[in-house]
Amino acid sequence: MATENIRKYKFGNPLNTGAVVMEIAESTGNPEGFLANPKSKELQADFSKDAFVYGLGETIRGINKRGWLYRSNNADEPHHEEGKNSLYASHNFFIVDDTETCTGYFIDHPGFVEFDIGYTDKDLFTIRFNDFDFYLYVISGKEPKEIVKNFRELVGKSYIPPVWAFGYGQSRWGYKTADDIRTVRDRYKELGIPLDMIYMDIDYMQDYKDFTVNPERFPDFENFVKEMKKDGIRLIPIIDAGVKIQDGYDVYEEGVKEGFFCKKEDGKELVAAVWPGKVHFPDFLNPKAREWFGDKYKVLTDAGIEGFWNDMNEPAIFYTEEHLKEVFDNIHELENKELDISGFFEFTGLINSIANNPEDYRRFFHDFDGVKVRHDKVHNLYGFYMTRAAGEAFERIAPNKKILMFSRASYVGMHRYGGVWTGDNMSWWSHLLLNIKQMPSLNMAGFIYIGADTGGFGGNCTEDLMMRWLEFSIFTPLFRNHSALGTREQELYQFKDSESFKNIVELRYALIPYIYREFTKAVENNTMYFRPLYFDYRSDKRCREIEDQLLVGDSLMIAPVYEQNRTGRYVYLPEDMKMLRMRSYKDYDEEVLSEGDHYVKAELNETLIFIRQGQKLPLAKPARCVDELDFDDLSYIS
Ligand code: MIG
Repeated sequence: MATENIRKYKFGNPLNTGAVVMEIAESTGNPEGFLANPKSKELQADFSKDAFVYGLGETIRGINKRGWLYRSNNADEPHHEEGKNSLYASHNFFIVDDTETCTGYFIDHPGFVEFDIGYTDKDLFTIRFNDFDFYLYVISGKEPKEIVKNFRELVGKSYIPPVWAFGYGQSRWGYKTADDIRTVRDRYKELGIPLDMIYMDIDYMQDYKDFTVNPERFPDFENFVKEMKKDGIRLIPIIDAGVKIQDGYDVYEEGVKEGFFCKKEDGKELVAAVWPGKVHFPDFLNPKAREWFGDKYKVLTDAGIEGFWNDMNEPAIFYTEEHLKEVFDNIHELENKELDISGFFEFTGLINSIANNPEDYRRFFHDFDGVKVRHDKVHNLYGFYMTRAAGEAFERIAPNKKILMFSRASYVGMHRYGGVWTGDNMSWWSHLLLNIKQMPSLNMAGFIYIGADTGGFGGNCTEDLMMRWLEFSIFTPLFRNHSALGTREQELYQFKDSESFKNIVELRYALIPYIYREFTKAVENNTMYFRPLYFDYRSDKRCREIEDQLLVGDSLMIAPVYEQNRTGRYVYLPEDMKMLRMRSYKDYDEEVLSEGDHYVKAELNETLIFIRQGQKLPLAKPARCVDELDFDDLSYIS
């Protein structure tokens, strides 16, 4: 155990978030590195000009977080642009790497935290709180990898999904009927492209009610699940956080009767609106409510379902009754006035204030292990506890089986119960690069089963973007093509060069024994599956600034092409490596490249893989699904 490498400091009256699994005695005095100022509710550190900052899990921008303002404030944020400050997750773990020394910090606080990393003043690192109640863990280690390992021991072992969850998944918001899903299956089959999962988005439900299946659109659901499984395909339904208010709906009625929904100050349940219309939010922070909601997943596991994705669990709020009324009242007032320019902006401001309004997160409360806590104080735990509800239930429902689970919102600690996908990205080349940069930071925080919507969720994906994106996503443990309603269809059979798509997905299947082995190692040893080069090549300063190449497991480096109309890219090699330019798992060029800079060619259908010194790459023979892969019949490239 690495407890001697972790010091724990207590500020104010922190809540127990459930992130940490290790008992550590509290230290007193001022923590190393940061100066605490309870009055201004800040921690502050001088920031040497050479310091790099790694971490913060799922965020925007680069691997080195220096020079921006990041906020832990889980948000339903479909605009992952560089001007933003928060996405869906709060992962308050980071490493300050000063070349000479490096130190890790974990701020265990379930509310709003702001990380001003040389943003206001380039020489200062300031951390601001609304409530100065938190535990600060200071984690030492001789290099980032060791700090990550110590941190991960502190927060417990990461989630491992079933092996088939390493296959390829097709998803789209818009598959409405069993026949829509059969079409996806058939078209993949026709082309011989492997497929393990088809995702079911909100339209499978009856009126968007959790744990229901629309019987007209999915008649005889159980047999449908079986039919798909015969073709090697698992159906993965979505579960949303909000429970529809509707008489006769058991989840709603039981939740009200048992008092399991979040309530306002006056003791009445909060009424918010999301996809189902008006909803109540289950109080996942209450252990009894968590158990009750978790057991509901059984409705679907009984029908043969073996995996889920939890959505809208920041929680996303389209509106609350209270705030909507305020908006209408204010609009009515404006209606009778002449709308001058400031009136116009007031008007549009009112409209834009409706969804995910911060005020709404102060309107309701949790029963958090017996303590009444206002939601905003524990906001960043909601998605974690929803997924925890499921994870704990799976141990009761199917103790000997692994169930696939990943979530949109998260906090450190949720990594023990599920993975994450990175939410509503766009079909943009810049978001392919963002995807690459997000992966190692998520691994640091304990999230190993991760991936982004391949091809992009919003916007229109082009054939070349899909191909380049796949060439990266074949390395992400969660490998899913997902897109939004109304966008250009982007299943691989929608594009022309299906042969190349098939080859790339087959390459993924050939790589699964390697990916699975390295994934499991990362979980068991508390290491990172995806690493920035500098985490391994500490004496090579060139590696510090490389953010578009990653180490994948112990044997490989990847250098994806992430720009349009490119037939190659520059790659930096910290040591001699064997380069593979792969058109398929069996058709490739190999060449040993020496340490240093290279311009490497890669046509649109070519994936670049670099084998590190002394390592070899095992490849399986692709199969139509993971269950049919032979993990023992491997060939090796070394
Ligand atoms: O408000 O269920 O991030 O993956 O397709 C949108 C519909 C709700 C957001 C998820 C996305 C999903 C979509 N959901």
